Amino acid sequence: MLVEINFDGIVGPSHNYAGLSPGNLAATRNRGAVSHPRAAALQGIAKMRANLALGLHQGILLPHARPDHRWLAQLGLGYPHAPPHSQAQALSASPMWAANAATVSPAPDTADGRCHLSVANLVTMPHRSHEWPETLAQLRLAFADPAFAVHGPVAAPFGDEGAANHMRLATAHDAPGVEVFVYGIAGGPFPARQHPDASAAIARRHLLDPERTLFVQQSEEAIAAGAFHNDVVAVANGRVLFAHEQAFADKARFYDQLRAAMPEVEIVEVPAAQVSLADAIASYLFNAQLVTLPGGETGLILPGEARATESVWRWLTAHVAGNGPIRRLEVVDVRESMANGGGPACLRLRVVADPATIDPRFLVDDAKLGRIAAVIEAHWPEAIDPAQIADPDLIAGIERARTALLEALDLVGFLDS
Ligand code: SUG
Repeated sequence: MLVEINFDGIVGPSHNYAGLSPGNLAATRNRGAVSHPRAAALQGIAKMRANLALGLHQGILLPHARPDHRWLAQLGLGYPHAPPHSQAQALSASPMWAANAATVSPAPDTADGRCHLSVANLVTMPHRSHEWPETLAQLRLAFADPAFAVHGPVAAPFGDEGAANHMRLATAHDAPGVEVFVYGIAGGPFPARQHPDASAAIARRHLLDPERTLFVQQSEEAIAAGAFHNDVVAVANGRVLFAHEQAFADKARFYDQLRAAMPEVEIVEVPAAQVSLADAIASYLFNAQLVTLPGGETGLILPGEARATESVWRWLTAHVAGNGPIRRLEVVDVRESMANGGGPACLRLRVVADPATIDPRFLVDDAKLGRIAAVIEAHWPEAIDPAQIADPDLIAGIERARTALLEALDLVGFLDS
């Protein structure tokens, strides 16, 4: 009954490159570039379709109301007269990166047998700090069934970035797992976004077994090299932990604890001598979806940039040709999201649940994705130049586009109040 469902954030019509995330090298590099919201959203749809074709379960999270007028009002601002940096922060389509929406502890891991979700507060970055109220509204709608417990955000100032800093290992999705919370303390010139106290708070709220819960520090060099979330340097699924050699501050201790908690674990470590931290981060090798395919084998859904990076592709093809646990590689094109530092794994939130307990409006099949794609084709802007974000016509078009999507999904009146 319990299966893994990937909820992808649909790329919103305001997708643009404003360079709002220090420490996120791709977003910083592309600051000021012209974005293509329609192409970006269609790339996301194509990724979901590819996942369905692999036999995986697929859900969606919706773009948020942008600009966020409520947030601007809290700052005493209205969009037309807000300074450019506040406009950009209010307009960001960052809710597309659903891995940052919440931390999820599936029912087999929790003391009350419910699946717990904690919405992420994302307080470290101003443009992300106002995501949580609408994310929470969507989670409360999608996961209203008593099978779930949906929690509000951890109190500020303890930064929480959701599933991007959380890994779960289990012999099967429906078996009790080991949950690993990865926090940051320092990161050279860049902020560490996940506070250890936030991780600890979530583990308590989710009623996790302390014996099967690990807290691990992300290495300072990884953050300094641009791994602003753990999921840029490590990913886990089933029995497999796939990580870069330099991902963790004290990997020997972490691996020992993990093997003690779960003797079946298979640790696949990529040595820095074969793939540098810089190549791993530029290619988003680890920001891949590590999935259990219907036949039971492990697959890796990677961005095209991983295939284009020679050291990375050499390592991957050698692994698959050998006896490693990853048996299949699937490449997807999400380059518009990648240019803002969001790979295939950033775009999805994994929830292990019985699909029958989820509001069907948040689940998709191929036909429904076709209907969503038609709305995107008709309404999403073709391009946004960041110099243009004060344009009232552009803003009106962005707001109309989201309304059209809510109408198509029968969600008008549920999220737009
Ligand atoms: O928080 N980019 C996001 C990318 C999030 C990636 N998520 C995971 N690794 N799970 C971020 O840095 C850039 C937006 C801008 O600059 O306009 C941005 O927010």
